[in-house]
Amino acid sequence: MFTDSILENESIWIGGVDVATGPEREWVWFSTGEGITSFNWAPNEPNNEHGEEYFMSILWNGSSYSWHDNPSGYSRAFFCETSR
Ligand SMILES: [Ca+2]
Repeated sequence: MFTDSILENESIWIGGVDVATGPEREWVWFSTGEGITSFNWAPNEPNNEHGEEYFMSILWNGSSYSWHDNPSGYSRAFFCETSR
C-alpha cells in the first residue's frame, strides 16, 4: 500500500503498456502480459498524445486517482509486485 503523501501530484508508473499494433489500444501488464480489463482513466485519457504514449501511469491529485497514458523517457517512481 502507498501513502497519499508519496503520490500527491506525482505520476507513478504502474506497469501497464499498450501492445496494440493497430489503431485500437490493447493494454496489458508488462510483468505478466495479462490483459487489463478495468481502467480508471482520467478524463480525455488515454489520448496517445503525439502518437507516442504507450505506458500507463497513475496520478493522485489530492482527492482522487486517475490513470494516464504517457510516453517513455520520464524518470518516475514505480510500483513493483512481488510474491512472498
Ligand atoms: Ca496521455
